[in-house]
Amino acid sequence: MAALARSVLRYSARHEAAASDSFADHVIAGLGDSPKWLSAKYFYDSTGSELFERITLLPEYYPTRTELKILAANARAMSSTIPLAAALVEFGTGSTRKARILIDAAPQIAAYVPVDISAEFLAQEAAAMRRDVPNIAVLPVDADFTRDFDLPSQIRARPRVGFFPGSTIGNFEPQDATEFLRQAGRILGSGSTMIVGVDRIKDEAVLNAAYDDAAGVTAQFNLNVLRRMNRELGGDFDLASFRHRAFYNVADHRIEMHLESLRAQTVRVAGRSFAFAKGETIHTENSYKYTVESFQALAEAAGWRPVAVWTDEKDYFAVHALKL
Ligand code: AVI
Repeated sequence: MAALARSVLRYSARHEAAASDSFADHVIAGLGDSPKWLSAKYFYDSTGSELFERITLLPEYYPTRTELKILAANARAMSSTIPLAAALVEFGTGSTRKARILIDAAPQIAAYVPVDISAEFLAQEAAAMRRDVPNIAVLPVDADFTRDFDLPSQIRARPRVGFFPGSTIGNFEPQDATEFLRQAGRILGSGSTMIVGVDRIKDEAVLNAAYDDAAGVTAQFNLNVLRRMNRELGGDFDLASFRHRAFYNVADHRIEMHLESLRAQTVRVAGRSFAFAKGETIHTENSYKYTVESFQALAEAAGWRPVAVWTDEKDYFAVHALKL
C-alpha cells in the first residue's frame, strides 16, 4: 500500500477550508465549485494504493527509482548530517524501504519514529523493523503527519532528524509545503535536521510521460476516484464518459491531473446532481516540481537552512538536507 493511502494530503488550504473531513461533503464542495476539483487524498482507496504501487514501477515514472538510487549512492554522506544517538522521524511512512537505506548507513541512529495515520499498517511495519534492526528503538506514532502531533517521550533528549521522501511535498500547494515544513520544525525542535526528497523541474516531455504512461496505469489511477464515488457515495459516473488528462503547467511548475468529461452530462453523487459540459474537467491533483534553488528558498521561508543536496546524473530528482 502506498504512503498516501494512509496520509491525509491537503490539496490546498482553500479547498480544505471549503470541505469538511467527510468524503461526501468534500465531493459536494469540489464538484459544486467552478472549476471543479477533488483532493488527491481520495485517490488512495485500496485499488488506488495498488495502482500507485504499479505507477512507481512504470518505465516512465522515474521519481521512485531515481530517489532510491540517490539514497543508496549517497547514504554515507547523508549519514554525516545525522547526529550521534539521533531519532529518525519519518513523516507519512508508506514503506520503510527508504528509511532502511539511511538506517543501514547511519549506525548512530538510535530510534526510528514512523508517523502514519494507519495504526494497523504502522504496527506491521514497526514489527518488521524491530525484527530486522533489533538494535534501534522503534516508536510508531499513529497520527496525521500534516497536522500537529506529539513525539514519543522516549526521544525527548535525542537529536531529531525528519525524513520526508517520495516528493510527497510536491502534492502540497507551495504555501502549504512551507507551512508543513514550518510545522515539522516546531515538532522536531531547534537543532534538528530534515531530509526531504523533491522532484525537479525538467524536460516537459519527460514530465508529461511520467504522468500519462503508455500502459494507462496513471489513467486508471485517476479514473478510479470516479469508481470510488460510485461505490462509496452512490454515484452514477460512467467511467467511459471521462478521460484522464495530465500535463505540465510550465507557468506554475506543476503537473496537473484532470478528469475530462467527454460529453455534456449530469451525474448524481452524494445525493446531488452535477452538470458537466463537454470538455469540462475535475482537477484531481497537482504535483509541483522545483529547482534546487526554488526548493531551498521555500525551505528557508519555513525557517530551515539548506546544508546539502544530492542528485542523480540526469538532474531529475533531489534529496535535500536542511538544518534548523
Ligand atoms: C505521491 N506523489 C508524490 C505522486 C506524484 O508524483 O505526485 C502521485 C502521483 N500521481 C500520479 N502519479 C503519481
